[in-house]
Amino acid sequence: MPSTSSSRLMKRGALVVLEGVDRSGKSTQCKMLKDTLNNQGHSVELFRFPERSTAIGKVIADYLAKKCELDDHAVHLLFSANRWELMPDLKKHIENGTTVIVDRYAYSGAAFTAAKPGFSLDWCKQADVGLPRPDLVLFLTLTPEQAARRGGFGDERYEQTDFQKRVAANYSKLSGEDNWKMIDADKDIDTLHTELTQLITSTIAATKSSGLGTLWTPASDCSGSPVKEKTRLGQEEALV
Ligand code: FDM
Ligand code: MG
Repeated sequence: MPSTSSSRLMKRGALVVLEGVDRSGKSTQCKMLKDTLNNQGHSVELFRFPERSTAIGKVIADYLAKKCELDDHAVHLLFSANRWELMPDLKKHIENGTTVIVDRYAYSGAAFTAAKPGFSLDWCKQADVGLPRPDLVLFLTLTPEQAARRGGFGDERYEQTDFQKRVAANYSKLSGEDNWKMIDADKDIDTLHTELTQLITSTIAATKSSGLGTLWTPASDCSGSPVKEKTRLGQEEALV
């Protein structure tokens, strides 16, 4: 059936997240992906977390730069609040048919805080339950040796080998979700870029007529379909 202008209006953008260890090339790839996909005629916006420009983001930036100390629980919740505060804007783009590519998301939130003593991955996931669920998580992998060849750590908090090893172990516990694709990032920038572009264009085509899921709620973990909840009036309502 030929597509009508109203059915074209219904098509949403995809939500794609890039995650990975430090120096895996996430930020470089995000910028290249926006340019390439724009040139192919796709509307694309980039988000990154932490988003350091907001009031919450500025506190996080000071914490990462070691300009202030915060309780580990409190800073975990600030990272999560920083995602929630950007969600109305992010969702609007997706509803309007724009694909959103995100540099780090709730997976970083869980993997980094759970690398601290006394934090379980399960507790760390709770603050982000109900966020939009990415259609695709591209996890860029590098061994510690390959990462070391790309240069040393900077001075920010968390940029230490032992801590990063615990983060990597947490990521591997999260990687079983069916929206994850593990990508070997130990290759030249352009080859990696071509691989990521193809995965994203297939995802855009596959998801444009389906609903956006919700993160870490039981039904959406397996199927990716929107979770339905009974409202107070007993009607089913999609949480999108
Ligand atoms: N980080 C990032 C967290 O600890 N929790 C989060 O929720 C997010 C999104 O912040 F060390 C950590 C990961 C990293 C640091 O990230 C800053 P960038 O990508 O290097 O700016
Ligand atoms: Mg960094």
